[in-house]
Amino acid sequence: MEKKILYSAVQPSGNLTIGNYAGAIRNWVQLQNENDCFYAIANMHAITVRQEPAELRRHTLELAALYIACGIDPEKCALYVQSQVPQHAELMWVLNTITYVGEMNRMTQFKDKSQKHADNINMGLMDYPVLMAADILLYQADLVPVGHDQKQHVEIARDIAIRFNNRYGETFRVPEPLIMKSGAKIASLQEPTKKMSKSDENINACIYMSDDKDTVIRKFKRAVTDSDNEIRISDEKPGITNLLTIYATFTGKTVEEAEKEFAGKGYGDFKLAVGEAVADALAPIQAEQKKLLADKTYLTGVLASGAERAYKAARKTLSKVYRKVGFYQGE
Ligand code: AQP
Repeated sequence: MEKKILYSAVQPSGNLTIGNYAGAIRNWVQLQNENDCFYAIANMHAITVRQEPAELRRHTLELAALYIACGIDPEKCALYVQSQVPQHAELMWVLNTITYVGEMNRMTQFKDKSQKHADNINMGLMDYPVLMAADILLYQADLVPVGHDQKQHVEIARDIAIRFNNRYGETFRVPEPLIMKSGAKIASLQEPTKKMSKSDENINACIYMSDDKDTVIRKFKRAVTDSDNEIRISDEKPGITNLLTIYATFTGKTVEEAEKEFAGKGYGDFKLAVGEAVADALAPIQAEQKKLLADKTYLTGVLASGAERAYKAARKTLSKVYRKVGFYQGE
C-alpha cells in the first residue's frame, strides 16, 4: 500500500503543555512508522503574537529536542523549522489571492486571539490559516493530525485546495484532518470549559511538559472540579471529565476504564493519582530532552537535514503552482 503523506506542526510560542502532547505530538510518534511525515516547528506562526526574539530561538531548539525526546525519529521523518523552508511564505502569498477576508474574519481562533491580543490585531494573525494551508498543501499532505481546536483550519485548507484546483487545474491533494479519539481536547485545569493553552497567563491552568513532579501534583490538587464528589464522565462535570481524559491519555487506558477505576473514590485520591500518572510519564521525556539540548551539534544537524528534505518536496509543489498561475520561471 502506498504511504500516506502527513503534515503537522506546533508553534514554539512558549512552554508546551500536555494538551499539545496529547492532541498532537503523542500521535505523531505512532504515525511516523506507516507514513511519510513532515513535522515542523512553526516559528512563522508563532510571531503572529509578540515573541521575545531570544526566547523564540530558545523555544525553537527546545521544541526540536522535545519532539525527539517524545519519540519522533528524525531518520523516519522530516523534522524541521518552518522559516528554513522559504516556500511556506511563497505559497502563502499565492493562496492569499484566492482567500476571502470574510472567511478569515469568521475563524474562531482569530476571534479568540483578537480578543486576547486587542492591542496587536496584525495581518499575520488574520492570515494564520492561509499560512497553515500553505504548510499543508506544499507537501501534498493526505492527513493532518491535529487536536480538535485546529479542525476548522484544516477545513479551510481543504476549501482553498479545492478552489485552487477548480481555478487552475488539478494541483493540490485535498487533505483530511486526523483527530484521535482520546486526548484531542485537553481543557484548562482552572476553567475546564476552555482549552488548555500554552499562552494562558494563569500557570496553574496548564501542566507544562517541563513541570517537575511536585508542581504537577500541586496543580492537579488545585484543579477546579465541582462539589458533588462523583467521579464520572459528564457534560455537567467538565473538570472531572477532563481529569479522567488526562489520566486515560497518560496511562493508555480508555476513559471508561478510568471512570470504573475511580468509581466511589474521593476527589483527593483521584487528583493525586492523575498527578502521579502524568509526572511519571513526563520524567523520562524531560531527562531525554535535557540530554539532547546539551548536544547542539546533533540538533543543528537534524534540523538542517530535515529542512533539506522538506525543501526538496516543497520546491516541487511551488514550481507547479507558479506554472499554473502563470509566473515566469526562466527557461
Ligand atoms: N488543549 C489541547 N488539547 C488537545 N490538543 C491541543 N493542541 C493545542 N492545545 C490542545 C494541539 O497542539 C497542536 C499544536 O498547537 P499550536 O502550538 O500550533 O497552537 P495552538 O493550537 O494554538 O496551541 P496552544 O497551546 O493554544 O498555543 P498558543 O497558546 O500559542 O496559541 C495542534 O495540533 C493543536 O490542535
